[in-house]
Amino acid sequence: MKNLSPRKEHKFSFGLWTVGNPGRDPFGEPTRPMISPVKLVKHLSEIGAYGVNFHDNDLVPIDATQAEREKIVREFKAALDDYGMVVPMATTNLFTDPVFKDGAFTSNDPRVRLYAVQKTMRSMDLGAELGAKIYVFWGGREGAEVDASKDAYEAIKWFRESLNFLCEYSISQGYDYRFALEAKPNEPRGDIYFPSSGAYLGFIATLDHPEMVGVNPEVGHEQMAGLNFYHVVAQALEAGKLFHIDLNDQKGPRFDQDLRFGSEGIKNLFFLVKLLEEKGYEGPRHFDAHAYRSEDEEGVWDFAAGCMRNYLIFKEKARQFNEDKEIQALLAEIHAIDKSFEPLPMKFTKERAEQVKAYNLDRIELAKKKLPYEKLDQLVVDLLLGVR
Ligand SMILES: [Mn+2]
Repeated sequence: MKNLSPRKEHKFSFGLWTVGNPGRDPFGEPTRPMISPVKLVKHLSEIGAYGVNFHDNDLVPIDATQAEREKIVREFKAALDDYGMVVPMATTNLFTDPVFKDGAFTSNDPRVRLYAVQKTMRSMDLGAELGAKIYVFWGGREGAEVDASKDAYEAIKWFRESLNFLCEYSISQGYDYRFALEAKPNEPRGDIYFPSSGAYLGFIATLDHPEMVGVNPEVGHEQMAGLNFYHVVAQALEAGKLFHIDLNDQKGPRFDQDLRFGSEGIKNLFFLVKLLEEKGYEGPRHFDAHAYRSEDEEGVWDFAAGCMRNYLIFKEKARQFNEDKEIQALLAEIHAIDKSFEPLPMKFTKERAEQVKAYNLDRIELAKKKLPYEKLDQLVVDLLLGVR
């Protein structure tokens, strides 16, 4: 197979928290040392990534002094320049610190909500300073275990107030951010508000600046809710709302696994990549995943290379799918419409309504159409398994 070497124009990006993940999980301590952001930038560039993303505190510790912040940012900027890397996206950590134990924008405590907005403004400043144009919101603590404790109806309003305020802040500062909202059904909260990208698409329409706000769907997060990720992304893309994407993998509806992209859900992710490549998605191909806890640093780079390699394999397979004579002939047969059919454009007029109502459609004849999907799907399986 050709074209499997990642290059800058593929727009692959990783978060500092992904390749920098030291292998900690809720039951175990880190299994490998932390790698400095500067070293991560260098390695990412060497393996063909174009971008690196961060939460504010991935780069600048929450208790850093102004002088420490300046030194860190200076060194990080120099590394970006030295290795030809960009920061396409930035985000805020509104989940690690104990202050967010009952939510950030949806905390019951108005002082915590204010702190969350303040922390986000400062983090937006940091992202803008490093060139980010996409700003992700993942509300990891925006939810509840005890519904008696928090009014979900009010919590939605608080979340909206904060986002409206931050949109205005971005405009007033001339940051030109596009906000991307990232859904997850649960974990770390028992239940998280806005559990799917579809929920966010509905919410966005209620904001003061809906044009500034889209979604950042993550493979594993939607699969935790049992959803078809290809369908989720198709809807977001068709709505002009796919502002960013978090690529990873997941073994079905269970805890968030953040596995190497393409390591599990091969057929679904093939159709995802085909969609992204063919329907005009121009944003970063961002991997929000991490290496198995059993890996050392070398394994982290195997993991990162594997994410990009699998994306490029799917891209190449999409090309083969489009050029496969048998698949295309079968699709032509499936999509063929009887020549006697005169299509009616679905633009409503009173007259058109009468025509639709009166159209002679024989449901028994329609139901007889042959749909050889078994054969089609097996051809896809053969293609993906490399026996075609
Ligand atoms: Mn995840």
